[in-house]
Amino acid sequence: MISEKTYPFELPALPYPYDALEPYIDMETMHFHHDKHFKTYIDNLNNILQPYPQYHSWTLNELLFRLSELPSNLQTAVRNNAGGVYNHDLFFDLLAPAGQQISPLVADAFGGEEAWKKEMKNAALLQFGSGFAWLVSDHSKNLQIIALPNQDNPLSHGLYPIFPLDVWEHAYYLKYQNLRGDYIDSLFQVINWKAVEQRING
Ligand code: MN3
Repeated sequence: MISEKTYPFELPALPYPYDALEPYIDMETMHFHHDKHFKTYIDNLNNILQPYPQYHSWTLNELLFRLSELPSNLQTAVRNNAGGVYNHDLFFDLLAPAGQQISPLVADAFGGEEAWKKEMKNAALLQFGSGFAWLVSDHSKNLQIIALPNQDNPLSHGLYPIFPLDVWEHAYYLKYQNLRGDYIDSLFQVINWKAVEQRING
């Protein structure tokens, strides 16, 4: 995971073919989302940190967890771009070809698969503008669903990120246009539940 890496950050390869999530998430969207949007966050973060060698030994995790310790003129740029790097690395890593069964850890925590989907979809639909719905765990390892704007990361809010649901328009507009709800339903089909469960247990 890129979260343990330090400056200069490099774009990780997509861990499956670009058409692997078809027909739910189309190949063209995956190319734009991974090769352009994700790469822009990587490039921006490197450019922002380049003049600050004192932060070149900080991992991406540290940059987000210790955001409030950074100089105030750096905090917004790091929040947006370190968040963009972390969130996209995790997002792409936790998708997989359709067909995996939901983790029982998640289903049980929310009263079943449909109840989990309903709460997650609701958070994603109610996120006004750009942002993510997040499955997170708190200090007591309880699973929760929250929504955060833009590229804000749960680490900066004292929560551990488990699964990010990207509801920026760039994640779905080519195929779904304004139909965010249809995109969310499709995304539920391509979650890598084995990898999500490893994060919960890890
Ligand atoms: Mn995105």
